[in-house]
Amino acid sequence: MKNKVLNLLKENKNNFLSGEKISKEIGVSRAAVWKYINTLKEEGYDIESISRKGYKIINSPDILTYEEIKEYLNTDFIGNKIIHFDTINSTNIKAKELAETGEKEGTVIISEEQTLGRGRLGRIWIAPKYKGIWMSIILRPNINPIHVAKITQISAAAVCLAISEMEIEVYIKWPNDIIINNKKVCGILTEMSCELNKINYAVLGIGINVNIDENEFPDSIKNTAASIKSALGKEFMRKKIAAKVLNHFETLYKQFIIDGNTNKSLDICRKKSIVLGKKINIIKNNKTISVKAVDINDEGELVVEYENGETENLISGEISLKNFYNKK
Ligand code: BTX
Repeated sequence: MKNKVLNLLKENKNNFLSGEKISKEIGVSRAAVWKYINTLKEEGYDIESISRKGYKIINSPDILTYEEIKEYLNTDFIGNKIIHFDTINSTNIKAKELAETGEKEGTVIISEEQTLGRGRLGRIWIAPKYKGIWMSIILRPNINPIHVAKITQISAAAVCLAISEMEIEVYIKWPNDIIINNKKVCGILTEMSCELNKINYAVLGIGINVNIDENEFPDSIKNTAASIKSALGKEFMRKKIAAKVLNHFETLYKQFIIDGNTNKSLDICRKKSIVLGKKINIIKNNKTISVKAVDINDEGELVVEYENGETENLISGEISLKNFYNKK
């Protein structure tokens, strides 16, 4: 109901709408309308109310609800449903629960903060309130599970395209980090439930640091993490960026599920790679080995070359670049 009131106000952006008209349109009492208006105000909506004229929306907050994101969204199915939380442990955990009980492909779980944001290998992802985009997309691709790593590459390409629109140099540190100024601005965590030849569902978790100030990062990551604000010196609308990511993601993901084509995504991953052509360290059997990153192949795997000239394709894993985070 509250959203119906909001939609009506938005449809009549430049005009006052009387309480009576709203109550008739959505079939609730005027007192209920007044209650919904107050809730919207509490959520940050700037609504002017003048007696005998009614209500007019002046400004909408930068919150990540479907009502706010949809204005910028032009997708067919990704983000058609957005389940929004003020706070949650982890959007990936919630997305997996919902996927288990049949939530459809394209549904996005998004939260203003995460209290237990997850990184890979049980690591923690810091996700402070109203400062970033913490979201998970439920996917049900009809593909062999061996190809699931491509979804991470597709989403890295999508995030890269979205952030590039802000006229900042963005790079991808294979397989799942998005980098600006040699620091991590976004992490991607793809998880799946599958059988031998079939994916039941995949959950694609994307965390983007948007408006975190440099001094807000905890000590543990302050030398390695960046936000779009810390790089560009001004705040950005998270709802717009979230929609851009979903728009780009759907375009690239559709190419993949309709005709198995990941050319465009992988081209972006190669072009924007911060590791290709460089010496990197990989960890193998608990040993750190120095190799050269030579290519990202058509499977989205990183092709590395050992000192003896032999090559190997890495499916996923941890890589590090020498002196990476020290560079300015
Ligand atoms: P990762 O394992 O590659 O990176 C995690 C590491 O990154 C941490 O150990 C820490 O050093 C560093 N780190 C933690 N928080 C941040 C941050 N905000 N910015 C930069 N560096 C950070 C990357 O894992 C995958 C992260 C996915 C996060 C999304 S958010 C929505 C979804 N829900 C969820 O719980 N996780 C995903």
